[in-house]
Amino acid sequence: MTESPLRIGISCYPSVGGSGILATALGVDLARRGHEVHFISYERPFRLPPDEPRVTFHPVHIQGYGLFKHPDYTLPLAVKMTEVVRERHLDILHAHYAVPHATAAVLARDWLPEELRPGVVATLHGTDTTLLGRDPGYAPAIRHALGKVDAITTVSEFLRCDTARLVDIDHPIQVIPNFFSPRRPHRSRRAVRAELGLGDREAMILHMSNLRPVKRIDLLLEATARIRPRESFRLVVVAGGDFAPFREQVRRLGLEDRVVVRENVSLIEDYVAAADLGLITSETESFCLSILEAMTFGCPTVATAVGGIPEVIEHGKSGLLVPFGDAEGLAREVESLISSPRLRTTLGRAAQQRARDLYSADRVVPAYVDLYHRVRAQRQAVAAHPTLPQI
Ligand code: GMT
Repeated sequence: MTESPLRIGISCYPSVGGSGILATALGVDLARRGHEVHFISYERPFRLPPDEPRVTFHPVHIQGYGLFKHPDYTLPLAVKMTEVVRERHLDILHAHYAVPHATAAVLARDWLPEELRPGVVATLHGTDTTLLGRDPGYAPAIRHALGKVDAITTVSEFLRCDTARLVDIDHPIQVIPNFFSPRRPHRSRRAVRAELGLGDREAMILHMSNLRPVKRIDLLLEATARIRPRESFRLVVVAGGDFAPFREQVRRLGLEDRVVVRENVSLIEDYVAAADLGLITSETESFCLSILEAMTFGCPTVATAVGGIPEVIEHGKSGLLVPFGDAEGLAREVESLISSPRLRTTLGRAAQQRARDLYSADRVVPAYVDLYHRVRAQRQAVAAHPTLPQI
């Protein structure tokens, strides 16, 4: 490492979800590059390896006072942030999501004496501006936090434009895309396909998501029911949520023998490496990390052309895009990939190359490190000359 190591606090949602996965991968990669990383959250992020050198997890304890009908998380989080900043002399607090993480980080910074104040970076992942930003119960809090942080990043150009429409700030919003560093699969492609009950002539269509309403599992199943011939594929759903509510639709569409579901998967790489193509039917998506996960393994995806997805996939080159809602169009594009191994290989190779060129850790993590250094330098200047304007 040429530049001095930094001490970085990261707050994220620790459960299954793209933002937590990205924040965890970022922290691990920063630590491997020599920085000291402190995760501050109510639970240990689920993809955080145990005993990672230079990584510490600081749990936030939420009190269940009888007085509060709904326990508060933002304040205990902010208090824990101040403790960690004081004890570990953090340079940066990096909040993934405006609420509550950026709000808590801004509070924590304001409670600390000037000379201890860390730089605060907020990374937006989607829902905080695309959904909550338009909710009158949250919008003022989001605008306030984003107006007070030292730097804002978004994971796509789509989200940058959306955020700029929402908040009126004078510093630029920087796009730093997601990255993915795959772990080595534990099982062979053959072993995974055998576990899933896939026949030799069946293509494995992979859908990976947390099944939230924006993922439009109804459209996924609707499109799947239109794929011909029926015996040519299995849809494998690697679910970061409960699939039970969708069983009735599976039955109604006569898809019981075509859909295989796996919940609580700890090593998604096993499934991605065994897949022939991905299928994503979201109605909004600021980036879609699972498309990138597939690309990394040379697996092309058919996806709805929404939000930031067209930045990740170039239609016809590294995957196939279909207008949102077009179940028939999705089925036709999936069929084109099932029937042509050559097209799958061509798109898959281009996808893998694109993932390497644009979305690898080596490409993306240094952009965060540069930003941290800029923010820290600016903070130090403010601490030395408190009359300087804030960043
Ligand atoms: O999409 C989800 O349900 C999870 C969500 C999250 O906050 O964890 O994902 C968001 O952040 C990911 C990582 O940056 C992006 O890849 C997803 O596109 C984004 N989801 C949406 O915009 C709906």
